[in-house]
Amino acid sequence: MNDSELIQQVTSLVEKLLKYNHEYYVLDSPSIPDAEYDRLFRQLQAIEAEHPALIQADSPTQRVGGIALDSFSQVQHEVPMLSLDNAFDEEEMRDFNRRVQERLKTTAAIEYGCEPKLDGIAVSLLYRDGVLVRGATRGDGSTGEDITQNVKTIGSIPLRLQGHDFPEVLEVRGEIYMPKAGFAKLNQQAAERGEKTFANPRNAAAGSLRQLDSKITATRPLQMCAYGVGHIVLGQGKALPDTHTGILQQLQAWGFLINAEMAVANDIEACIDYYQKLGTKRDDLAYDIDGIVFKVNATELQQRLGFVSRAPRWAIAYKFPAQEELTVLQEVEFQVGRTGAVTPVARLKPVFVGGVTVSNATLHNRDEVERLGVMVGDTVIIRRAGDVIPQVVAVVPERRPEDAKAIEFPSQCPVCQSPVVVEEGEVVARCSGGLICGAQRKEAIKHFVSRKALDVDGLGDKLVEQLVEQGLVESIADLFQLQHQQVAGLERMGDKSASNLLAALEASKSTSLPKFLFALGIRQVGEATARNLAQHFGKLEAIVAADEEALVEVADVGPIMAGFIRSFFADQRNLDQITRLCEAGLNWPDIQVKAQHQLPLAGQTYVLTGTLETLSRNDAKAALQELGAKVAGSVSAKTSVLVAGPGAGSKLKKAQDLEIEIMDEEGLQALLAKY
Ligand code: 5U1
Repeated sequence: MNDSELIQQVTSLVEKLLKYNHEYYVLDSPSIPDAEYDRLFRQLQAIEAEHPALIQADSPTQRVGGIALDSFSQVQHEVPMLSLDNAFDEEEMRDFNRRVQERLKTTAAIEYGCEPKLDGIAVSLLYRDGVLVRGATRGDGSTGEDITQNVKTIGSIPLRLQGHDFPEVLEVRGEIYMPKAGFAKLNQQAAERGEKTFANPRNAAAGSLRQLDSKITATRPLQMCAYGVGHIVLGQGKALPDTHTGILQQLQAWGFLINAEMAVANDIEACIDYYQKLGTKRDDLAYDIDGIVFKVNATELQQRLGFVSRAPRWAIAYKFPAQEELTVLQEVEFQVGRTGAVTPVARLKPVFVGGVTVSNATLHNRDEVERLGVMVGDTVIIRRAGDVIPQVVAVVPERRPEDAKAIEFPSQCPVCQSPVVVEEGEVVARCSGGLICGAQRKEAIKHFVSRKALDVDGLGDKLVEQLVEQGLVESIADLFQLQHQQVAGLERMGDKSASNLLAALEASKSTSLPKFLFALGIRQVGEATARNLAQHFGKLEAIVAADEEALVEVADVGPIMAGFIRSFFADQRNLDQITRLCEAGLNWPDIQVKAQHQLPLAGQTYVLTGTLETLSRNDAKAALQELGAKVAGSVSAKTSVLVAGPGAGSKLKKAQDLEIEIMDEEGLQALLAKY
């Protein structure tokens, strides 16, 4: 090949790879298989290795990270990177709108662009003639750090702009963030290697961008979402759209990822509405957000409004309640669970976080306590996102008091004084007392009667505790021997409540095999596994008799769980309980065993998104699985049906793009009713 042919080949490969990269990272819809991408990539790498002079600055091979730096050099922002004023309630939002109208001397409704405020790191990307030449952090707004090598490793950042009509110089601003799923995986890998984990996705994104060795950044699951432009030299005859949302769409056309939730609100009330709607979706989004940014949409009005000190007068961030707060760990207590797990629980100085007051948080186990390096008396960061249980995510070492105390793990069960043991290969410490231990008994009974198990109406945790403490119930089978007089005599009970409870116990006797299996509380056997076991074996007797080899045939059951199931049914005390329960009248129909491929939805993959009103996500998932469907978390070409409730977002859009069947909740109910 002569030189000009070689150059042509490199140019063509670079162009193809940039296009495929954009399809993969930004549009989320690759047009070629990964293997084909890899093949072209290696072809380009091979040519570049032999002819380094042909390496283009925007070659996709440059994304893998370059030579490690000694330090980051400084960058002067041509146009300062501003911050945003905040609003915390509706009144502050309306005040903001009033100020905008007053400055513009108008009473007409103002149109706003709305977009989530991503919890990441603000960056500036500079393109000259469409090629990325510099990436920088915000720094103090005037001076940032040059992180060009690092930003080049991020797949959703175009190394070269798409199309031709872009400005001569274009500075794009946006947020680099780590999606929740990538963060969870990164932390899990770090924990498995015994390395320090990150407290939250934002810290992980910041830590990843601060790497002097861009090869490390290249391994981190980072994304970039564009939210505006800074310095710009348009060039002859070129113009930008005249609205903020129009500019974002133009940036999208040039190859940037913009937020899929972006919308236009006709007035301030529509902004408040948008904030509330997105608030309900906040926990379902694939990334952390800490508020919504509203920007006066017309750029001409933005110019008339101008800036105050460090923030524009035409934009505001309406913040959501914080999901992280500081508080003090006052004490650690040890709770004994159903399976005897002895869990350290942090008693905290009450703190308002994620919309509720939190005074307890689990510390999980000894490894977690060591990983956090936490002591009694420490100031800690508590995180609570949506329904998620509050977590201690980090310690603030500077605030450690002199009298901070190490957390001592008990060698004896705090409830029954049996020895606490740690089984080989496990991190969890367990009370060895089994059913001798009152705590384990209580928890086993609570689990047995809980909603997803036997669902005994009116038998809550407090009542179970009373029944065990009064010695009326020692095991699950004892529940069905309770007498009216015994129950009526308990605190806050009476004749009526006692009758109701006995009637609920009677009603719970007619159950299903999956629910009964789940209710037994076999280690690691959750609802889905219980269902799979029932489906596979059809009868309880068959499960009791199954050896480990037969058990691992069941979907979801691995050798460890098979061992737990075996040892549960090998224990005569458990078999006695089952016999007593059956003698008391517990009953369920056997299940017609069907081979997986005979189930009506076999081979189909469903995805659930949005809010379902008549049944929970878990129940919908379980019902679909029972019919043989696989239920996946994300939409892909392999998805058969997307079940979309109100508030569905990017998954719905993707399913529409891929022309996947979309079903609403009514359709799902009709489908379930059919079988
Ligand atoms: N989504 C979004 N985040 N964010 C942050 N837009 C946005 N705009 C910003 C900032 C600091 O600033 C401009 C309004 C100047």
